[in-house]
Amino acid sequence: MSESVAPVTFPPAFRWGAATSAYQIEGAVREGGRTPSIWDTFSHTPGRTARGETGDIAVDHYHRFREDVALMAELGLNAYRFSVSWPRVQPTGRGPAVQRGLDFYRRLVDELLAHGIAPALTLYHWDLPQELEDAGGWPQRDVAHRFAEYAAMVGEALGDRVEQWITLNEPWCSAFLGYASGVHAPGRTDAVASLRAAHHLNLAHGLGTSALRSVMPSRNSVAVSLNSAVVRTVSREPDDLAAGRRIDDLANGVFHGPMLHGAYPRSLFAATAPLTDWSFVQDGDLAAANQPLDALGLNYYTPALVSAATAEEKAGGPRADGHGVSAFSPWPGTDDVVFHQTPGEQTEMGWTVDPTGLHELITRYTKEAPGLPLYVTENGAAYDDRPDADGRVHDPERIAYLHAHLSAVHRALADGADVRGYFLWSLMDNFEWSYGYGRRFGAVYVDYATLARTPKSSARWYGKAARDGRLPPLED
Ligand code: IFM
Repeated sequence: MSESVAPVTFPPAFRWGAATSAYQIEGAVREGGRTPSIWDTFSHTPGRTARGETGDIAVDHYHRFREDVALMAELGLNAYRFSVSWPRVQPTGRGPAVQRGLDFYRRLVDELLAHGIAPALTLYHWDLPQELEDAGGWPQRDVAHRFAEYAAMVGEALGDRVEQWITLNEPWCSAFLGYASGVHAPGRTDAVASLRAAHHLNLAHGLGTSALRSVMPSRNSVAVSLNSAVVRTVSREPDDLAAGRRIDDLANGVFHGPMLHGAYPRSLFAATAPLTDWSFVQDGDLAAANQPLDALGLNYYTPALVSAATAEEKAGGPRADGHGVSAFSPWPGTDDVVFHQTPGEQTEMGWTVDPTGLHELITRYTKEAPGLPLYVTENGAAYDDRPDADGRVHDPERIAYLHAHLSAVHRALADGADVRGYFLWSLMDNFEWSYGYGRRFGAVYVDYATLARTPKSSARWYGKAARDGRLPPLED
């Protein structure tokens, strides 16, 4: 007997998008006056990325953007989240904008709008101009002011045609993978520098938000995309719960505290007191970081599972943290916390598939930021996709992943959460940072020899969901 299941239907105005970022897809790193970002330097440094791969060509989106937009339209997407490359529009991170750089994004946005696709623009997805890193990078306060200047330039150029703005993508990665564990650019391993970086990212977000508002039409929406962690503990024992709270502070409170509430968690100061007195936080910084927002972006992949460390565990060794391997922890001041693999099926990244975490995250931020519309600005999975003999790429695991996570979003909506859209990571296979091209997150397959794009079966499935406003059955 077949059981009838209620269709998983989304609100008519729901945004069905896909996401990318500049360095991961554009290539053309020496064209149009662009200068190196920290990711150019890092990826060209031997040993930093798998097989020494770089974003020099990436998937050549800079030259193929019309084809990529046409593909999105053909699939049925109604939104696209991309990032602007800071060194393409302001090569040294100071001084006037390069019009050729801005023109590329004008053309891209016009192409999207002509195809009925709403652009969502991220200002910073990790490609700091190298000159700003040479001047001290995110640990130096001045970079926050430089970011605000850059935000105003881009806001002025594109604010008339882009309504959805995101200041920073995953500042946790910029601060802690970039400056503490060093598995991301600029590859520094200095715990104090990473905390300073986190503060200046908060300040940059606030100053950037104010700068955008001063130059853009008031109808535009400004948000930030946080990869807030869903932190679970192996037991309810007090030590394990305390370990979980410490990670929660360093993953979540360190950013949403200043950005949403104008304060750092006191427990964060206590846990990091042996490292720093946080005197780099100046009067007025927290008020500057705490700007009213129009929406909040949540990026979700997998939950974290932690416990309090035993004595042997504290001695430690090189750690794999799901972003790369480093002898240095991305969690300053938490040598007494251990991360565990959560049980269940895993993606190619070794990340456990757990859609309940997405529901939990949305539920948490519905309470943390009452009244603020939420977007899932990234969610997706890497699998070892390969074309069949017939040239088609079948990825039933990704369809199952998307179905499960979109169902979790749907449950959150039914519970009363205000989720306005979902951006699949990623539109197409691309440069996955220190993993190079060795991890495929795309709904569209890219043959790296020819750069030909082939929609995987998940792209067709997701496009149908977008067109119908409801999830197709798994076997579609
Ligand atoms: O590829 C990244 C993206 O740049 C930021 N969020 C996580 C993705 C997968 O690792």
